[in-house]
Amino acid sequence: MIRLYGSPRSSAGRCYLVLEELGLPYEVMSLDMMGKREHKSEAYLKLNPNGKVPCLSDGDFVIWESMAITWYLADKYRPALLGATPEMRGLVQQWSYWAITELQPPMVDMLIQLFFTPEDKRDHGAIAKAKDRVPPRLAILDNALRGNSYLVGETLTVADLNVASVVNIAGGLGLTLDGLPHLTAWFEKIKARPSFQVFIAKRQ
Ligand SMILES: N[C@@H](CCC(=O)N[C@@H](CS)C(=O)NCC(=O)O)C(=O)O
Repeated sequence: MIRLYGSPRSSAGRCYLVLEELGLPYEVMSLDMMGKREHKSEAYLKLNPNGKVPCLSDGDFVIWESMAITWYLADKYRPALLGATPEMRGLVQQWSYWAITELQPPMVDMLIQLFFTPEDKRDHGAIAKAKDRVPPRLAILDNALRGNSYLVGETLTVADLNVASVVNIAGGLGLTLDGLPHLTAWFEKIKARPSFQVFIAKRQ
């Protein structure tokens, strides 16, 4: 049985998305991260020594880091989602790493300021700086999707799911995809997938 630790509203979200896309049964392991801080408990640290979510177990096998988890799930249960050639698999990794190291950090900076920092303590300079860093990165995606249905090749790969899980954060921050027609069309297509709809519903 696959067990997943972490809320769909956290970095674990993309793991839910890929599990749903694969149609795999899985058990959500509840962790009280606020009150009891169970993600720092001795038992949980044995699974993920970082004390962070997500963490996934599949039988006796344990893995953490959300992008590694989505790669593992695709590799084990539907390798076609990783791309057909070494070049395609390289690009799937490129977009997945890019999403988590380039696109996500300014959005997380904004998220922390806007949703987890009391209004009187917010660093408006930091918010503005982070906000300025997002549009050029979304433009890179828009450009890559010009004339392409998916990020890598002609069919869905795990790169589309990983990147969409990050693009999805933009809406909640008041960042729009206006003026980015290729990105918008791609995102609408990914959002229409049953897996994405379940992912969104779980995040409510
Ligand atoms: N690079 C990690 C990031 C994990 C991460 O930062 N998780 C946050 C939730 S989104 C967490 O568990 N924070 C709790 C903490 O840092 O104590 C991944 O993508 O899996």
